[in-house]
Amino acid sequence: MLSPKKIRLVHGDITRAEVDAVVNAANPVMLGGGGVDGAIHYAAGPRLREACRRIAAVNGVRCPPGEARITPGFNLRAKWVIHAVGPRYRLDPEPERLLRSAYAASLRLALDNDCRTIAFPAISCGAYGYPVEEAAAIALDVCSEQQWQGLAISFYLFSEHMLAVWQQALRQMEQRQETR
Ligand code: AR6
Repeated sequence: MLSPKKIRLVHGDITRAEVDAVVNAANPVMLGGGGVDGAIHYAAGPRLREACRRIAAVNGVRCPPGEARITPGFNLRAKWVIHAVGPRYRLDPEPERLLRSAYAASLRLALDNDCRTIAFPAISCGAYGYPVEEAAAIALDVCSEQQWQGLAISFYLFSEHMLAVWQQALRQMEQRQETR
């Protein structure tokens, strides 16, 4: 287990993150959308959509739920955007497995592309409706695995409420580790 203290929680807009890779909460078509996806596409500029369009698609799907794809960051400070697709809660089967897998696939891509720093939004916690307390615990659990110790991981939480939920989940994880 990685020390949870290495995970940073930030209240703010992920498009302003100064990291090697910013993770986008994308949809399977990967050509933009609302929420954090819309904000990242707006901030990165139109070349991001063109780069996404060039990613191989099967029946219009560029990235199935639980997977991730990487493009340059263009006008962002971040060198890369990692587009991760989380589950639609109550619509996709096995939402926990898919959420874990979306985080793990993003971290794997970051390491494979020599990133040292990565910023995540709360994947699936907006339009996709994942219960936020559960999502926070899952996100922090995946990110604290030993295999990602080469990465400095931040979460950008957009509201005071989301920040408080993540802080609470981090405290609970620290307490569990102390009592082991
Ligand atoms: N920085 C950080 N977090 C943000 C930002 C921002 N600039 N903007 C919103 N959030 P969502 P999802 C938060 O809906 O649930 C899109 O249309 C937001 O408050 O962006 O995975 C895609 O195209 C929430 O806590 O992502 C997909 O169709 C969190 O980011 C679908 O929505 C995630 O909310 C994906 O849904």
